[in-house]
Amino acid sequence: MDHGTTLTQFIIEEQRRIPGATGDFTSLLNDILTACKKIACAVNRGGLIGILGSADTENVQGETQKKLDIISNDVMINSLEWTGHLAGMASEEMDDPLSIPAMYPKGKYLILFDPLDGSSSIDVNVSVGTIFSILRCPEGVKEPKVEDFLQPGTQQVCAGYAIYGPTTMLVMTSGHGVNGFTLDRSIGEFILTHSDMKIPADTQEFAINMSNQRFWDVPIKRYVDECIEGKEGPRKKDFNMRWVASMVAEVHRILTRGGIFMYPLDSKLKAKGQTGKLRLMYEANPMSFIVEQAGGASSTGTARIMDLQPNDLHQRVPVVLGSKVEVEKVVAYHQEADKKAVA
Ligand code: P6P
Repeated sequence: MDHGTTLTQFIIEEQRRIPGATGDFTSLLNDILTACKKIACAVNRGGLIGILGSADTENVQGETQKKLDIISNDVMINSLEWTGHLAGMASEEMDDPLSIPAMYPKGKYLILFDPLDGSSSIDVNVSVGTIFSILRCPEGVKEPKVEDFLQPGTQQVCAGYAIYGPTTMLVMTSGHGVNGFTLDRSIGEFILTHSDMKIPADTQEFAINMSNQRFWDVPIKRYVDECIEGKEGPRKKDFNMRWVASMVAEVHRILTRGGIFMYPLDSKLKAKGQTGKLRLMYEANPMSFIVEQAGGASSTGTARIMDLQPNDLHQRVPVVLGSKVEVEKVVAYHQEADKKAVA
């Protein structure tokens, strides 16, 4: 019985098209898949084995960690540190990068990850996910420091996410388009089910946390108001709204049927001295790589996210990503507002 193309087969066939590929990257990706399968298993068993709820600890973000945040982080570390393909790891759940223990060989890649994004919703059974970004370790660096991780998103070798929902999927890009794979639990393999995913340039669906409306800057207010005005307004079409409070779920919906996702910098975040809500290195950059490779766009509102030069491992940025025409409209509204402010 033909189960279809496995992710492993897909990666190896992609590797064959890359001159000089050694197979290290393929092997690393396979280890990441294994980690995601283990996390999927833990997430799916949740309440059955008493691992829902808070761990009563805080992460570097000052956020209360869920038990599954810690479990997922440990799974990523234990599945990857021994492989010999990594020079270092960084995680939303760890203040500093993790060095590869001396007993293991070091490799040429760096991985950054959010082990369980959207975990604030895990107790109410909403789709959550693991987001990862792979960079090359700078030549000759054996013990990578924070600055070795602080590379612009354009330097990513690969980006992907696993989404633990009604089905477990893995969606990834290594710069040659975006492909989605669904976990076939009967054989324990991710099977190619969504080839060459593309985001429609136009959309009628926006995603934003409307409870922050009173804190938004003018360009975001203008864009959302026009969506809400619908046919009677300047957009001359009605819009729908979604908000899952799980970035992986939002991005997956946009990859599947289009849309725009916005988490802008607003006066509430500014008052807390924040530069945004979402983290650049292991949320915005990997998701931006995927979205751009699927024909979409990803901006802070004033700059392409993947062009940003990071200055901190846990740096936060405003995010406007999805259908290209809509992202460009939001960017245009920022430019108009800036011109008015200068005039
Ligand atoms: P809010 C989840 O905690 C997250 O980092 C993203 O996955 C999600 O889009 C956002 O925060 C949700 O934020 O304000 O709705 O809690």
